Amino acid sequence: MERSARLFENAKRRIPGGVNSPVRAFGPVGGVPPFIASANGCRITDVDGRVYVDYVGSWGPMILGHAHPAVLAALRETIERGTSFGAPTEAEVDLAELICERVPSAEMVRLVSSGTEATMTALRIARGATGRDAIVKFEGCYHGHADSFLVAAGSGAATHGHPSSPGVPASLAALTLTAPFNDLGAVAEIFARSGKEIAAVIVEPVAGNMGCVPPQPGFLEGLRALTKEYGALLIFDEVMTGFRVHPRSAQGLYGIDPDLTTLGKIIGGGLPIGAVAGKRPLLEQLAPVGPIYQAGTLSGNPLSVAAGLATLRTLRDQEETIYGKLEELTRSLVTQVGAALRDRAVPHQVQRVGSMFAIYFTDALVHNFADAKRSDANLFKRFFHGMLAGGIYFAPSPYEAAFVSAAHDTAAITATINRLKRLDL
Ligand code: KE4
Repeated sequence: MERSARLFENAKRRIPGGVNSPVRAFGPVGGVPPFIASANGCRITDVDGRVYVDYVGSWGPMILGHAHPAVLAALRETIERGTSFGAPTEAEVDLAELICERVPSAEMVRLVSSGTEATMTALRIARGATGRDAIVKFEGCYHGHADSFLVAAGSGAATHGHPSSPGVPASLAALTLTAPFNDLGAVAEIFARSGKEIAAVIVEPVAGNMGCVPPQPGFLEGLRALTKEYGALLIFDEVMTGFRVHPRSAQGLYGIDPDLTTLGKIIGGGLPIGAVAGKRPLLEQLAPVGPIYQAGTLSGNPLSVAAGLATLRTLRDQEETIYGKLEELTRSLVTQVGAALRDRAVPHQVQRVGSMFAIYFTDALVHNFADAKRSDANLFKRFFHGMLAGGIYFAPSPYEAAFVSAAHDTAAITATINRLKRLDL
């Protein structure tokens, strides 16, 4: 860890907290974050030469594993022809077509450069299309760092104890109404009180920014019914769940037809990307067709699009094999994790949807953010560092999901379980 420690000290002099995204700083768990030199398949290697089995996967994008041959080949072929033109390209149309083919509710797509841009744009469409200003989000859900979403936010905002951030005008924050995830009654009350002012409900269909919290039966269906009843839009934030929890994303898994869907992570194959997808009448409200403005210098960047196309084409062409392997490996892993913790009488919940999962150190099921916060933080810290010291790399926060990739194998799973069994928890 010597080289990482030195680099971290240097980094902190020039970059706030030494990181370009807060959750990387090891805030809640302490210690020095390994500076990563390279990655391949399901493993990453730090600057001190230590190798780790990786369950962060760059926070979700690396569903095929790191440095996948098809992605690298696509990037090599593209980069020879230049990196950015600021003009339309054929590949962007191919990616939009493929997203519309694979995401059931998508009729049109606008590409942007991050998940935050995608959710910010979806919100602006909802407000512009309905003429209403209020939105509903869920405590512990994270939709990127646009002002309206930094209210009771999950992920790094919760990790660092600022679920509602300074710098967001109170007048704007007041337009963000919040409810506990999975609490349909609370949402119905909000609509009964303020339904005519609500532009949209935005929801992570599987809450991946408070660990991994599946929707209770009827919850998503209820949100669809309520938004229809009151003329509000339903926005599925699938930046994390898109192409992750099912070949047709969460909306395909749960059979819900949202008005707008935001995407990111996997659709860029590890390069900067985001997307707003949805019904044609809504997307065509965006400039230059409609009056709602949104733009981006590097939107649809050739390298991001090439990596995204290579990833989504691989997922499409090898759907059975890849999603079958992800299901089998993740099921095997979480079953063995549960058994190992049960044998040690450690209070725990292991919650999973597809190849995203979370380990909570609590004896009650986690249905919302309040439940997630009951997880024993000290026990998580011991777990995290014990696994890291043994070459197993989990997210440095109890409010993050873990991910299995198609590059994981039984050797990686076995190494993970063997390490867990030796931990002093
Ligand atoms: P980005 O702006 O970070 O690309 O995407 C924001 C975003 C939007 N919606 C959901 C459901 C998300 O999970 C995210 C970003 N996820 C976090 C990890 N949970 C990104 C990691 C980080 O902040 O460094």
